[in-house]
Amino acid sequence: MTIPSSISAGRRTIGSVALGAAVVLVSALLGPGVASATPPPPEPAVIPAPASMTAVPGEFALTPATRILLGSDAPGVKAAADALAEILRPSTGYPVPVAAAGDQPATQSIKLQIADGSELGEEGYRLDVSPGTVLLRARTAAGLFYGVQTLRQLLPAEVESDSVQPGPWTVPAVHVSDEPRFAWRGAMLDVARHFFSVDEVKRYIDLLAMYKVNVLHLHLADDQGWRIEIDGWPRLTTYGGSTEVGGGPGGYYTKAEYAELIDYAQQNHIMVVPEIDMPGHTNAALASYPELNCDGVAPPLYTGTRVGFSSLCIDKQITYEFVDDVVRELAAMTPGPYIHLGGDEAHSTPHEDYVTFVNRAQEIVSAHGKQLMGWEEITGANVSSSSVAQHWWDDSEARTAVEKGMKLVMSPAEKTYIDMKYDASTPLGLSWAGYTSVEDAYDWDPASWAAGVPEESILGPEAPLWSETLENIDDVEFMAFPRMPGIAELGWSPAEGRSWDEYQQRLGAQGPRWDVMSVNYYRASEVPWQD
Ligand code: TNX
Repeated sequence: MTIPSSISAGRRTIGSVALGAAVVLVSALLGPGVASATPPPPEPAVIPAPASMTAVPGEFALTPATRILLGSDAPGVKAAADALAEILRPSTGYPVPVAAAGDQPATQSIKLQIADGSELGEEGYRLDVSPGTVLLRARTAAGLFYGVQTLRQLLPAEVESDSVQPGPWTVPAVHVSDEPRFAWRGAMLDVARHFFSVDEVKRYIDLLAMYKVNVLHLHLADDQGWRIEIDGWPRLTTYGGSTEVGGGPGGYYTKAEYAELIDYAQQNHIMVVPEIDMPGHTNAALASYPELNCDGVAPPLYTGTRVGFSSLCIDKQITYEFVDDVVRELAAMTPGPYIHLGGDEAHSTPHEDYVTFVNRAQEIVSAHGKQLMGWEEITGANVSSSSVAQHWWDDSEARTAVEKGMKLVMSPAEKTYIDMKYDASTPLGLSWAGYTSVEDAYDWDPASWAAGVPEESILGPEAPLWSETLENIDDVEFMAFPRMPGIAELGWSPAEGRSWDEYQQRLGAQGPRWDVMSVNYYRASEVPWQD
């Protein structure tokens, strides 16, 4: 696919007026049947690729008079309109009022509507951009929000600026009909190995939301740190959260801060899935409370990067009181249905003990009204079909999940572990699963990745970002961009017709947008970046 020259803001109006005039002229001379032979305009570059997008001649131009009209007072319409206005106002400098549609004329307006119609899908939307108006329809607030993200990418990159830019602010005329392939389009952030502040996580949420990601899995506890306040066990955070890999000061979220994060994610239609990794990866908890250790002796805090050396004490009653308290408090903070209890790499827990522990953990999670989620190793226990397995390495464990009737989230390390280096020269990241180029991360399909794991068992893909080597949000951005949008596309867009050759063009078109947003992305030489 070629990138339309009309994307370059300066030439846009002239280009398309000329094209519009040519269509009128040709139709007048030859009649409508012949005029339709005029090649259609190229499709604009949107990630994730919409299920269907047809470019048509013409464009919509934002002006100081542009308004956003609310088709109804249905819940979510105003929120989506406000989200759009907040994108448009700073860069255009236009007032962009949001008002009830009532009997107002539709010209010069962007109208948002909740519409019936199962063809729109639960999260789908229709976006019709024509010279006088933009009409966005969806069945749900989420659908409208996703339509806003598409409209945003149809505008010039400078729309992302937080200061007034010259424009012009044109949107190519298109008809988009879109809905996601998978219900789960996830990203995971490890805030345990290094701690990331509320503002840093919000920034990641902002960037994820642009690509229609709808799950943020937070890895909240590991050997190196415990990051979420639990009232009954205060030392988990005051002591267990006091450091991180490398010995830095660490940190943790108070309940109020965590609630703020959940709320922010919800505004961006992102569900937070909290993970407390157990029974391994628990040194921070074991260091905080000696009674959780079989020998009653607390180990020192740990700031290295080894895995697999710690375990909760499976035979002690207090272990299950601890798990119950943690899960109860976590469940109370979690609007979504899932509590992720890790379960990976429990190399210091004998297998029989591991099974005993996961069985009991599952009972505790369901007693608090939630579903257990865990890394695929949990399939070795008596897990129920309502628990969710996260595939990362072992295809046979993924198949066991299918045999048990469980659903899976697909995070194969070789493809989705975006903490892997791009290549040997990448200054950050690990390489145990190999190097993962931008193409590698894109060039696979969740439904055909593991033999015996069919599409109907798959909730969707998720890209974990482990943070052993990542100290701040700049590091996170460097590893996630440009690979994360590719995983988001695998989660959202239809598989038919997918090709790296085509995708790399659309990816290259994101560069100017990330420049405006000061995203610290890796300018991989395999991508044809636009300036
Ligand atoms: C494996 S995969 C881990 C993490 C590490 C990561 C580093 C999995 C479930 N566990 O503990 O942080 O590799 O890439």
